[in-house]
Amino acid sequence: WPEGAITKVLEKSSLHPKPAGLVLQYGTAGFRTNAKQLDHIMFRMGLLATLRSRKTKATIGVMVTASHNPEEDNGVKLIDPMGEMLTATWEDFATQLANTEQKELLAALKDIINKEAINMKLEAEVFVGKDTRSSSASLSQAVLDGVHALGGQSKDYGLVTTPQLHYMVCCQNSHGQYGEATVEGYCSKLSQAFLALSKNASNRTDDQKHLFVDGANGIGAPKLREVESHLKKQLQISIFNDGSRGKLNHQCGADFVKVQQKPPTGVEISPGDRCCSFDGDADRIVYYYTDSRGFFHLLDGDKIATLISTFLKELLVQAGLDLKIAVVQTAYANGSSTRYLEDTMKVIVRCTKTGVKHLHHAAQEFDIGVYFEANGHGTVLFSKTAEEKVQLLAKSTNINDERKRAALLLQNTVNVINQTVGDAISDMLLIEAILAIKGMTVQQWDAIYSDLPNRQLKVTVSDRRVIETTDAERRAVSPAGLQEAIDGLVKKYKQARSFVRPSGTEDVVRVYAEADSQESADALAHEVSLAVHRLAGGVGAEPKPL
Ligand code: G16
Repeated sequence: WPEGAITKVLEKSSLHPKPAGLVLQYGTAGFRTNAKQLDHIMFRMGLLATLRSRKTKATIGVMVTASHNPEEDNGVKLIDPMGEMLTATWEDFATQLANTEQKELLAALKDIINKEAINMKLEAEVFVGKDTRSSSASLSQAVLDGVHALGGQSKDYGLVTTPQLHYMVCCQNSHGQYGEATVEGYCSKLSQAFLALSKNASNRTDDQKHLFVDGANGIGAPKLREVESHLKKQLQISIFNDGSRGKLNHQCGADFVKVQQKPPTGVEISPGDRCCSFDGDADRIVYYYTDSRGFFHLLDGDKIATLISTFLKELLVQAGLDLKIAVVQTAYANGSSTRYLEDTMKVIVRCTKTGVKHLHHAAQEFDIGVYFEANGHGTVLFSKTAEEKVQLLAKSTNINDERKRAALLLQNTVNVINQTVGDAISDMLLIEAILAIKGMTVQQWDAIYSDLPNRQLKVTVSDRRVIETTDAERRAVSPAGLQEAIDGLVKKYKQARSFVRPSGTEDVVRVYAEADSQESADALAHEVSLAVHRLAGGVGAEPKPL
């Protein structure tokens, strides 16, 4: 152990005591609950990140955020060396450390050190970032206390989006190969690639360049302003819900828009205006517009994945590159999107459990893996071979103009994408570039396929862990009788599908249903909610019909 570390851990941990008996689970994206319960978790995740840094001999990231959750919640996301989410085996260590009672903390640390054979004499470095929640300042200080107690070095990036911190970690550990580990470096890499892509667009009016962005009253708004200053007016952005007035994620943001299927409050838009919403830490994005009859049209993660994979597939053909492309989705993907991707686009489609960590790993198995959750969380991964082939072709001098143009477009596409994790700003720049290059309106993009009507609901139960699932969360194996009940209900409707799963970020069970009409999707979602309430220990009154 570094000199004095044991005393320091004991001393500092007493300043961040664990409430006796409190048990928290590592969820879909780390720990997440009411901010008042998280001080000891943050200190301990500072300790854990320092151990992880010694183990991997690399910089590790800790982001203090509860993303789409309400303002009073907070949470922590841990970032591994290449900018990906913390590896699954260490999630167990995180849970152990989080739930160890105060007097056994040292023993729990020693246990991890022994199991992982960690050399405590090695240097350690942890990058820390936070979102705009009022609780984030003191909670990120608790993380830093944990890092310093174990003798680690830290760099506090302060207010950044989650994907920006993922990017910094990757830049640092790739020794600058991925980019410069600064916010300025991030802005200039992405905007240069966007500007290079935009040169391939035909002349557009100011109206066509105009995009309305709902910042969810979170960190995305100020960070988008920084990027915008590099865009040389190629994109004209009006930012709403920028945090100057409204409450974080309240009646706004990507999660609200996706689940409620309506525009956020605080955005003044006219029919046909192209709009998008970020979530609280800007790792998700969804697009939408209203038509002349006032109907709302949502372009969610599935539509984004379709647009991006169509663009990439066309470029691969034009460039004459033989690279295998796949799209990774979750059970929430609209049935129409899966059918379109498989039957019309003829791309490989994979389905994983919810959580970007699962999608990310599945996408790594292909030359080009496009992964998106329907909620707008996603990115594109290029294998090393794919990137090398693109680079080589972009440099070559003895190819025709069409191949050259396609190769350069692919090269700039790689550069505009944040491959470490879903990134609302980077995704937005890519989508805007694609629409401009293809001369496509948001309505034309929407018309690629029609979504099946769908509905998402939440049911509160006394312990959501009683619901266990299999087959990428598409079937429930417990409690007994629940899946049979769902199967029976689904049979009543046309083109219907439904599943339930415990949320890993909120204390609820999520219900998803789709069918051939909105009335049927709503009725099915309601009936499945009732089954969950009855069979899985529902709390309070039974769910009412919509
Ligand atoms: C996190 C995860 C996403 C997941 C979402 C909801 O998003 O990163 O992969 O889809 O939670 O998860 P659940 O349904 O388990 O609550 P975010 O944007 O909130 O960090």
